[in-house]
Amino acid sequence: MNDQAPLSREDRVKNLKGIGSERKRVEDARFTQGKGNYVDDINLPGMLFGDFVRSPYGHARIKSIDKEAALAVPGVVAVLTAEDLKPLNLHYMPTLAGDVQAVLADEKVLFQSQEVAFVIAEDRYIAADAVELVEVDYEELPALTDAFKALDEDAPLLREDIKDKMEGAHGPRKHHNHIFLWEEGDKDGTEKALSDAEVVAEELITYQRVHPCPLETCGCVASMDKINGKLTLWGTFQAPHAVRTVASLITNIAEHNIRVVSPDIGGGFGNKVGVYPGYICAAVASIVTGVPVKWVEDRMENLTATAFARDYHMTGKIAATKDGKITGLWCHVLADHGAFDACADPTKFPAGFFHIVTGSYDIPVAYVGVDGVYTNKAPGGVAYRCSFRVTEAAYLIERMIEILALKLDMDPVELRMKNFIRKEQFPYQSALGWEYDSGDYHTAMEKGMAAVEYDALRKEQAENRAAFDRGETRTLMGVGTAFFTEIVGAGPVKNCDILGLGMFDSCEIRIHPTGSAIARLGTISQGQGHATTFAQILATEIGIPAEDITLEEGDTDTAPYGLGTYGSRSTPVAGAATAMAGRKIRAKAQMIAAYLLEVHEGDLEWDVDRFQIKGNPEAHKTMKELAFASYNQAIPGLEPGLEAVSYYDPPNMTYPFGAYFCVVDVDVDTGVVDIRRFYALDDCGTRINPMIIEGQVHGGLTEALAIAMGQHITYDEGGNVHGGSLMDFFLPTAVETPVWETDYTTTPSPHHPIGAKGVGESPNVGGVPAFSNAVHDAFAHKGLTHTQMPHDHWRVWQTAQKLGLTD
Ligand code: MCN
Ligand code: CUM
Repeated sequence: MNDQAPLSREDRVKNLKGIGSERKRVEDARFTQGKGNYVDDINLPGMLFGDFVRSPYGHARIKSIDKEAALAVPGVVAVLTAEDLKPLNLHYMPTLAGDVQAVLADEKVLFQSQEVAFVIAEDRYIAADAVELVEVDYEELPALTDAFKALDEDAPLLREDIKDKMEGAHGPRKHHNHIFLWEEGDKDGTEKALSDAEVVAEELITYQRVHPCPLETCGCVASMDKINGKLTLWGTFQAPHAVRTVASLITNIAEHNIRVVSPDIGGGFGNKVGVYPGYICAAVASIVTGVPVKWVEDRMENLTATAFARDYHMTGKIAATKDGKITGLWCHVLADHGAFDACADPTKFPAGFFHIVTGSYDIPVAYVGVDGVYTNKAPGGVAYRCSFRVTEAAYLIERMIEILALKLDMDPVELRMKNFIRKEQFPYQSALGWEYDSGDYHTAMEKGMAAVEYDALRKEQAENRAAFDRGETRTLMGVGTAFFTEIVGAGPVKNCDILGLGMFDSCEIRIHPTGSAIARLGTISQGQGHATTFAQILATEIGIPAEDITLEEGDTDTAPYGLGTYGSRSTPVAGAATAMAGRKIRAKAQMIAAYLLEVHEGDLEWDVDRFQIKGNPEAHKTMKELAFASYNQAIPGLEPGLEAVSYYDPPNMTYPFGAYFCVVDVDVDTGVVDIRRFYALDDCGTRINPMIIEGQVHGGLTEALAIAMGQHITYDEGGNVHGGSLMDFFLPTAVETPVWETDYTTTPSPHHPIGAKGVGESPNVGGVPAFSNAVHDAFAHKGLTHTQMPHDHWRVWQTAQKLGLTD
């Protein structure tokens, strides 16, 4: 023992920087000083570079490919086409949705920007020059870009490779462009509720095609070591272990001979969950040449060829009594999946968790039907803080609530409060089969209403409307509310798997003799700050300061197997594994403490960073002392060392929720929407790091602003993609971004070891409907029911014009 005065208990707690502490992000010292290590920072001796020849057409037959001129360029090593991949059986790859996707176009191209040939050269400039020289002779075919025409009798046949396959991965296909029909709920019961209803509101609500556009694009470096037979893949992977398993299955290289490493990732947002042709081509190129090969896409390639988000055309029907009690919800979705079904959903859920569409409301009966269709557009669909289509579901229900409120001539907040699942109903069984773990919606909504002074806002709005009608102002005030329930933490292995890999997660901890530690997880941070927050969970669980715990993720040779980071699952699943592994460490430490203090284990109690004898806190052993003892004192019957691993299969998902309010002023003559105020109350259960949560919410709200107010990837009839560059894809800067007000309530998850729920995607789920509802609300008294997003100035101005409000 040293002779310094012992620290107070309060100081010992503070020193840990554990759960609840606003610990500064440890990652940022590197990131803000240019010391990040991203895929494109990896440069290996003799490394070659790959670049794609991509289709200029949305739909065309490839008549011939002439590589001669490209191969003649000094420094070009090879040009791969589908013909070269066929003997390896790698010209198609499996998608996460049970479909196959062409790695390099096989006889046909199905979307503009599709990968046609892969040029490998000594540097990326030579590769780019040679790409221009590959001559591809195309015969253009009619393109299908309108999902509503996909199932027409005379619709062009897109997928010739599966034209005779009328049984898809999710049941029968009813047309050559049909992927699946997926249904949940009670169709007859819901239709009866609709026909019996006093009031029915119905609307077609489209959630447009957008793209998460992370700062860093997708890429990888593949390196085949022919001496030891080991393939190493560094890449922008949100699920490195799954990539390793899939790579082993499709290449037949034994899994122990594949090492997958996700270095620093510059934003993932779901864009980096799937497997892309670039990864396969780089790996094949390295296997063939025996030297490392790098592939990194540029911005336009990222926007036009990798996982987009949404593109859901949703028809909602909501039934209610005259006094506003909801009696049923019916919805049908036409889901545009593009040319291949490459949605990154858990395997059994072709429409993700869309059937959380009953939202925060106690709706007795509901039905969902989703028809997935092929079009001549890029594949993807599940990305961008979406929680597997919860974004779409929340947008639909939160718009339907507003539309029903208009019909009932009722305040939309009052309508929500009237139908909320009540606190005492949790755990709550939803009509579409979910068990909500916990919630207190009324408290959250009331806190939000008080914070924004909701009643005063409505009063001000009434005055604004009167002034507008008197010709005293040209702006209309809109008040938008959204109350969302999220579902995150995939997920119980019994329901959730990816290609048969159950969606558990893991943490392995090693305590060093001097009382510091390393923890490795099966997840991978892309900016979420895992190195900061997971160390905080451990600090609280094992009494070692967060500062003394190194956190590592993303290297499959060292990290325990896990399913990665997406669907806000890291905290609900890997966070739980971390707490459980910590508890195993503590249990062993308790045995050691009992031995050293010569008491029975039951006579000890845990106190912050030590075990002490009950009633005699002076007699204690700190975690630091116990760590050392575990390495040097032979304790009978106990293995030396202090290590633990936990593989955690969560019993349920977690259901975070939130109340968002947005106040806008719309200039009817210009269509400019000024966001006066945005208030976001989030409840993600136990809060590990309030500052990180606030950062997550700020980021997600900014992305929600982008989607609601400007982003849209469109295609013309010829299949040409618009919005494929930052010239015309809206990315908000500080100029457009308002001040975000954040708030919280805390309703812990009853089944999570520390009560935490995920939060990463909540702000996008709740943010988009809040913005959209605010814009609609500005025009509601003029008879507007619904318009399609995004609410850019042009569209808003058109709405004003249609309503006869412009000069
Ligand atoms: N957190 C917390 N207390 C809670 C819940 C979470 O302190 N009760 C902290 C976590 O410890 C973690 C962060 O908040 O540091 C996010 O945790 P979680 O909600 O578990 O989400 P994930 O870590 O699984 O991240 C995935 C999620 C998704 S799916 C998208 S998309 C998205 C998002 O995170 N992509 C992001 N936020 C992002 N933020 C950045 N900077 N970059 C991305 O690519
Ligand atoms: Cu849906 S975007 Mo996130 O799950 O990586």
